[in-house]
Amino acid sequence: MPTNLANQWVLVTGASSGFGAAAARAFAREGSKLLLGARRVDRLEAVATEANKAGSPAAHVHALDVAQTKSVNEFVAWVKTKTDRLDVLVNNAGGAKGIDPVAQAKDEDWEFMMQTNVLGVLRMTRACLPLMVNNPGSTILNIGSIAGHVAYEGGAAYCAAKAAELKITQALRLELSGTGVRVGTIDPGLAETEFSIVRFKGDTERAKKVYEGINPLTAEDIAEALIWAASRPPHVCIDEMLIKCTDQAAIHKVHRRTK
Ligand code: NDP
Ligand code: 8X3
Repeated sequence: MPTNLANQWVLVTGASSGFGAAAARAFAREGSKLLLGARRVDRLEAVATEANKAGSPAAHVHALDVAQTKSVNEFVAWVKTKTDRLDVLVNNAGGAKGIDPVAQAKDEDWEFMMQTNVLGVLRMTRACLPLMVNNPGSTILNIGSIAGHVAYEGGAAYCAAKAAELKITQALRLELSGTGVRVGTIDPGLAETEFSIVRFKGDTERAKKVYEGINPLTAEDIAEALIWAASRPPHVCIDEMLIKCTDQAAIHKVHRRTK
């Protein structure tokens, strides 16, 4: 029997935009109760309003900076005021900053990528585990990337961060063996969200070019994958899912149409 997500408690990090916001809306349509975190609380509130309209019986929001242990611990303390059980944890917050080769890259960009994609996942997971280990069938879904599987020029730190996310996922699955907690990673390729705007530090024209002439993945495509993975029967664990748009045959082979 598939897991019924109605009334399940689902925590999504980075729910203010892109995959996280789409995941919030998708779990809301399943009737899940939501705990949404990100730094931009005004954006989270707008997502929660949409989630309520879409059918979530409860959509709560709270400021969260996964790059700060204090913020993560405060967030999870707030979560514990809402529920003593977590059914789904989506570690989605993260992204890339810059696309400079190592020789030119900046410390602050590396620090953003390691703090969010790597340490953020570790911090959130550590803080949430007490709400999950006595709840067999609960699910941790991390958002990785094709970049965690294949390296590309200018992507050293981002690829390393997402490769680390993959190894964290695999190690955690071993550590949680016997608890019934499922641990998986959803690893997308090119998807049009605010990802490239963040990577290019607000240069929307440059960001748009990343998706020029292709039919990229959407945030909703990834939200659907999250719903599918979380709703498998409790004895089924989706370990790793690599999802690319059809136009991206491989990281360096992207079919672009010219008009
Ligand atoms: P977006 O930029 O649209 O969303 C990123 C989200 O992460 C935002 O909600 C942002 O919220 C949040 N975030 C960033 N830093 C922090 C932080 N320190 N604390 C809390 N939240 C934070 O991009 P996507 O939706 O595309 O990205 C989501 C995930 O998917 C990322 O991990 C990204 O690496 C990954 N990914 C993206 C792909 C793509 O092509 N789009 C492909 C493969 C993976 P706020 O700024 O409000 O804090
Ligand atoms: C985002 C996809 O190819 O820009 O993780 O690294 S890519």
